[in-house]
Amino acid sequence: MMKKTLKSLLCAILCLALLVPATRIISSGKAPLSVFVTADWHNRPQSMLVPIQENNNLPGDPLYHHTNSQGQLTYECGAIYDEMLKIFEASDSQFMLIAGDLTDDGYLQEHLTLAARLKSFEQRTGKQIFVINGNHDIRGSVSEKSINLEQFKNIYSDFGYSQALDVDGQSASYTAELAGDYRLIAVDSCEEHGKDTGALSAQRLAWVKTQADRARADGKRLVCIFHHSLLEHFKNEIVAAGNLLIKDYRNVASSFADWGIQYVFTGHMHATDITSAVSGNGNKIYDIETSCLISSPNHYRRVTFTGDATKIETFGISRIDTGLLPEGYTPQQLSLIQNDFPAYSRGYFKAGMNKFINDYMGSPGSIARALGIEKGTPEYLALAAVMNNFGAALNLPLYDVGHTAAVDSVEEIAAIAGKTLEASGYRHLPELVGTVLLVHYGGDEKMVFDSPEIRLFTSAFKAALVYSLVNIPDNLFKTLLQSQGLTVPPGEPAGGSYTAAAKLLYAGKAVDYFFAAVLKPLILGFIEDSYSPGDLNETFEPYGQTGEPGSHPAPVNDLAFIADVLRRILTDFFEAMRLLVIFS
Ligand SMILES: [Ca+2]
Ligand SMILES: [Ca+2]
Repeated sequence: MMKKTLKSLLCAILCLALLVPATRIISSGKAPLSVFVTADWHNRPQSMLVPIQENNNLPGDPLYHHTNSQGQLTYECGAIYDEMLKIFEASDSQFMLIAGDLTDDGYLQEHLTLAARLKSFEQRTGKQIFVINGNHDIRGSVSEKSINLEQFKNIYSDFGYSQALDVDGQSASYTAELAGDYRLIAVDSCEEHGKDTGALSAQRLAWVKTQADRARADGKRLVCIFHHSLLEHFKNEIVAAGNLLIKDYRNVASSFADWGIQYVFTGHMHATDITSAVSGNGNKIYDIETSCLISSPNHYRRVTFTGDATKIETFGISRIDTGLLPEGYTPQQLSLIQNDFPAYSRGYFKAGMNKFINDYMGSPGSIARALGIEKGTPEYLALAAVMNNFGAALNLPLYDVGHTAAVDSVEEIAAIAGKTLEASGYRHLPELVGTVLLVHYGGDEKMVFDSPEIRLFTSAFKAALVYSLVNIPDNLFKTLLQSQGLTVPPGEPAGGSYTAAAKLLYAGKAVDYFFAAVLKPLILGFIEDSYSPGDLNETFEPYGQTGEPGSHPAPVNDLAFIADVLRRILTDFFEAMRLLVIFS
């Protein structure tokens, strides 16, 4: 009995001694908090994949035949998770946040295998992982293999829901304590489960505000995870890829900032970027976007909040254990993965872009919607013909490799349009597109417009566009102009003003104009880090202290900005269409 009491007493003293440093830190108002942040795990278990050697998504590619249109390393994902968790385990961080798209399709099997992996990690290490859903995770309404909201909350009970202070009944959102002064607010950014778009209903916004009020009353600072973009990550994103952003993003971001949510960690785009904005009331908010964990640049962040600063550090997965990979890799593939995993990941991503552009050919849906053209109409057929020609041209090799008489390279198409393609090591346009995308995805991008990649992209793109306009049938061309309310010259389309030579001339002019007015600003916004601050390793002000005295960035609730960009782009587009008619 005595022995047992002594033992208990010793244990208690030991426990107290261990607790002292932690207690001291927590009780000081400036307790540091270190968290790992990752996004877009897109889990798919190997049992759902065909054996790698049988996967021929990109025929003829010895290294990357098993790629997919997102460039996600699906066959390697388990080994990547293992490496990520090993790094997290070895760190002094207690928490990891995952900003949505835990799985690739929301399938029950994908969720169960990921949750089991995370659970065994937590049990072994005593560390805590918190998750939120992305657009890929809760899709029970569109696929019977996928799960619904209640299942999501049950499956991830150990990763937020069982620890939650409050769970929103209408969405997957919740709040949970981190440590010291910091509290997590995980916000479900999906407009509707089963759809890809992001939006917060009035009810969900009210829930966020209630949580923010409660945090303020409790003296807590909210750290937010959120899947969709809350702010633009490149100039004109709202026009070029507006569906990546939460609807009414300026007002939502402004409200979050005014409610005291200063740091929001997002994913969704698979790129690494940081953007900040200031609300009309002068409150600053950061949208810290992190790349997809399983596609290049395979980034993860370590974030340290102290009372004096918020420090962001960014790293890439640099190696994986090939012993964890499934059977069926060639020695060449294994050797590259072993010797230079980031290079393998980059190559796989570019191959994925090749597949994506091939798949995208002949699907004019989104452009038709933007122009108000209904599916199945003659106008739609005309647009489809342009896009089909365009896709076919983009898919040709850049240079005339076989030296045949046939026009079977972008180089030869360019020659017909009176343009030359400068020499390069690139074989085809998707490879070039992949390179440019990775510049943006990697963050702190500094590519200049007058670089070999952009010069080559510009001439190849222009040539392909001229080619696709010249080669659609005259009657379809006329229908397309009429559908946009443009004046069509009198007379029969065959011959006369619609000769191939005439078309070549005005298509060339129109494409030059279109490129300069519309595409150049979009490309520039994408290859330069268009919004400060920098994207990778930055130190920001702590909670509650906004901006440098004297600096006054534009308020985030300026809706006129969006209207202006839209107006400018539409005007330019129709001006280009008018030029087509004038030159006829
Ligand atoms: Ca930036
Ligand atoms: Ca950037």
